Amino acid sequence: QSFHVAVVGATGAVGEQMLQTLESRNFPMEKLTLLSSKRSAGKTIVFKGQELTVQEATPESFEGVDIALFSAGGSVSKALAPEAAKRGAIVVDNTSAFRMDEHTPLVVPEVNEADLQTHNGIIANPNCSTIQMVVALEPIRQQYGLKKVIVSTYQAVSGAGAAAVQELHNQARAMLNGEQPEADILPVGALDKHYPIAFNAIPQIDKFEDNGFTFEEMKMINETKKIMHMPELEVAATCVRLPVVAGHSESVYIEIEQEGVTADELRALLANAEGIVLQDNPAEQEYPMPLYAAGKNDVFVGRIRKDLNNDKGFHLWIVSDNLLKGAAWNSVQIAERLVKLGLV
Ligand code: 11C
Repeated sequence: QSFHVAVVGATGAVGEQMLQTLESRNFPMEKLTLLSSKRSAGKTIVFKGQELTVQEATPESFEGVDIALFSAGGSVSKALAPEAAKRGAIVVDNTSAFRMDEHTPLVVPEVNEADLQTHNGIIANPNCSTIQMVVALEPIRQQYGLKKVIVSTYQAVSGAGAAAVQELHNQARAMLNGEQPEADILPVGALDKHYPIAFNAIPQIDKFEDNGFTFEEMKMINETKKIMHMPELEVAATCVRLPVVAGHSESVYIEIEQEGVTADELRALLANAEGIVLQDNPAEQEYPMPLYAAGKNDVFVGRIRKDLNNDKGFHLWIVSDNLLKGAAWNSVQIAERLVKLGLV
């Protein structure tokens, strides 16, 4: 069995990783169509030694497509994902366009693969910072129950796109040369006010909502509840951008339901959980770091400690490549599961 796959947003930071992941996983493809906005159409990309030309995405582009991986921004997904689905394609959408739609499953295969069965042509891929966290939380929920989550993130600039990575490089160079860095993108390209990210930490990812939380923080809160089927879960998030190129890190405090659980029991549980690599050996200074997680599909967990005051409280440090498990790999993994489950 072999499929016609389309990648929408093929020239972007996530699109590039999607193509690499399709190649490295040897995804069964009879045809690959590369699509983008009008601006990037005409560019060429080499896939498995073959030069392919990127075409402008239109509704007709999806005729005959079996699986369409979207990562070209929410407005493109809103306009074209339903068109693709209408033409018989299954869409895996990496934008926030349909994530909270009640008829669209929001899927992290290690957590809620079964939700794929209910799809109506579109499956949403969650936000990167949410994905890596729920991969670590789900085995804990299953074994010990979960009541509360408080997360602070340390997010890489690649989450804001390739141009933000370039800006970090430019700013770092300028500052080391004693020059004033230019800042045009972060924290939010669409807003007027910008700050340098080089040698800095910016406690704002995306715009602010009226409740004082940012959109990124609310994504973590709402998506976690939806993926884990826990509307009652207490979740709070503070999302911070750091001058790291790839790999989001998260300091996560959780409260479980069961009493008397030890940090060693939590370690043993996570060491055997799907998609997780445990790196937790303080005696050898072993813990996850984004520099080493970058380029890998796994979620790395370490620094597991029992809280000093609350018997049901634990602290964890979770790191993963935001463009891979946080985006491209999770999307391709969903496509693989759809094939495995006979849903394509
Ligand atoms: C960031 N998490 O790091 C964002 C990027 O909803 O898919 C991903 C945005 C999204 O800036």
